[in-house]
Amino acid sequence: MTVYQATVSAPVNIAVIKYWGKRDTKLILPTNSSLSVTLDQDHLRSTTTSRADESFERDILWLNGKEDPIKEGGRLATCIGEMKKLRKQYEDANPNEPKISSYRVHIASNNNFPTAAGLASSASGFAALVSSLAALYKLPSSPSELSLIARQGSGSACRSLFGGFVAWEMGSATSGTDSLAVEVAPREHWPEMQALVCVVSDKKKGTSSTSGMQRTVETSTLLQHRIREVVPKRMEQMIRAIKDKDFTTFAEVTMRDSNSFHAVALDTDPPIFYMNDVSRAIIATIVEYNRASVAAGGPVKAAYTFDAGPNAVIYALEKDMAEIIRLVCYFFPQGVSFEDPMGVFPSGVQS
Ligand code: 2P0
Repeated sequence: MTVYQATVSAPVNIAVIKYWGKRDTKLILPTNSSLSVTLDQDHLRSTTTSRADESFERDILWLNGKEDPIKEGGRLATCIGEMKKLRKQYEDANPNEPKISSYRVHIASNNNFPTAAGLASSASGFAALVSSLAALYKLPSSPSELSLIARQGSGSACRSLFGGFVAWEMGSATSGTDSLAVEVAPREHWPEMQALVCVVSDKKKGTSSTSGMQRTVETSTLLQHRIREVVPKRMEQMIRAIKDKDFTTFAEVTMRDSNSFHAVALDTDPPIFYMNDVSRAIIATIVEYNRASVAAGGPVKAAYTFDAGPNAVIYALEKDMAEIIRLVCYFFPQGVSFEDPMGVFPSGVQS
């Protein structure tokens, strides 16, 4: 008996130009382009096994060992359905391939970090889901093609199909066919770039990204300024900074875009607060660290960024990371694991 099964893992990505807002909630088409760095490390990954079998009676997904219902018309059903469609096309083009597109699938996905704590679990989760089905189905699709499907699971997931530095181009088609992820630079381009993940809290966040960003689209006037005036310029600046390996510009744009995203969250009615006092103390620490370096004639050395939760990610070059870890551990003297609040561990962009 042939077993049709594949296991694939996908990493988390942390945006330096943030996605926040949809122009189409069903197809998950964003109101602005975004750009992220994929954290290529064992700490922050989703690993997914997919299996297709004639005997299965329904599609089932287990997330961290617990069944997650696949609602009709929902995101999971859409992604699984789109992948089955691609397999069907592949079978039609290759008549000798086994006809498994009509089989039900069983999918088991595990995160090795807290789910829904503002650490992009849906990004790695849907990227791993789509990648494992692509492997199961032996599809010849490119990462950008798969990103079109991962995007419909969770917007930020489309960026986790690539390693390194990745842009999600918002596109303009109403069908969504040009809203996809593209590689800006592979991780080997800038191997000195590292990310430090500071876990301020591993509790599930209060306002989900999906509902939060929709409220922002409906109520924030500041968002209109951000998507029209601010982000398009920043995308260009950031792509140039990455290509030129210009850390000062990379850091400045990263920090300003994190601030801009949290400003539009605050401009939402009712307001959304993702950062807490510890997050703000981390910002103050990094600002002072950079100020002191520049005042002494040195470079900008660190960039903070915060997603839809209080946890900080600090980007820095390898030469400065040991000093930054010492600084963070000095001012925030806590444990070094997810079991402790405020655990701190380094996460290399390169494995
Ligand atoms: C990002 N975030 O660019 C931004 C920054 C959070 C803050 O993408 O509704 O989980 O599933 O498309 O992708 C989080 O939003 O939202 C997110 P959906 P998603 O990484």
